[in-house]
Amino acid sequence: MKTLQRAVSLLLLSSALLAVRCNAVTHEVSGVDHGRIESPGYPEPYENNEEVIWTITVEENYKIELFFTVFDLEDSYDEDLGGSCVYDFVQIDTDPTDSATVSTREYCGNQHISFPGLCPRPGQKITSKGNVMKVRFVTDYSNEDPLPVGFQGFWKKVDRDECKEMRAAQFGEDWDEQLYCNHHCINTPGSYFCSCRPGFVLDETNIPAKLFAVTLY
Ligand SMILES: [Ca+2]
Ligand SMILES: [Ca+2]
Repeated sequence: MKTLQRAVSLLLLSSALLAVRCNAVTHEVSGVDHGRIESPGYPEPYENNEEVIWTITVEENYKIELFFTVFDLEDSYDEDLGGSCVYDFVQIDTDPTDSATVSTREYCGNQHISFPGLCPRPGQKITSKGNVMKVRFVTDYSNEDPLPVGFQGFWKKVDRDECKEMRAAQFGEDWDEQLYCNHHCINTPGSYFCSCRPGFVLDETNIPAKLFAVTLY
């Protein structure tokens, strides 16, 4: 069991993790509409002491949608070490440009172990808040047989539905009527526009562009 190894390996683990931090492999992905991310060596089992980071950036006003076709990591639940995803994990930051808000979540394990809820559900889509998503894969110092094979995921650029966001903000603290469509909001790929009910026109004196208020004729 991993528990037995842990007692003699904590010091090694600490030093190994430090080493991993220093040797992280980073991928900056931009200028494309879709892509694939995989654990190193996939479909062969992944190695110990790895850290790989993908930072995916798409055009402004779009989001990133990611889903996994394969997700098979070591069973990483250990109550003594703090609970879930403490050995090997995929950490996804859906809003890395906002450091003030917690937007990361760790995924680990697989569908066949005792804590399947820690890994992505089949078909589950993970969507960024803005146009950047960060995916970080970290492994610890060991694995047990049968060796987990890792993960394969696909991502694509998807339109940001500003109208839906406005409707949500309308009921929250973020609502500012000067910044949103007063009447009708029409979502378009990569943008959106406001339109008026009969008898009203767009008031272009309000900036920023496209966020016009609406006034009577
Ligand atoms: Ca491991
Ligand atoms: Ca849009």
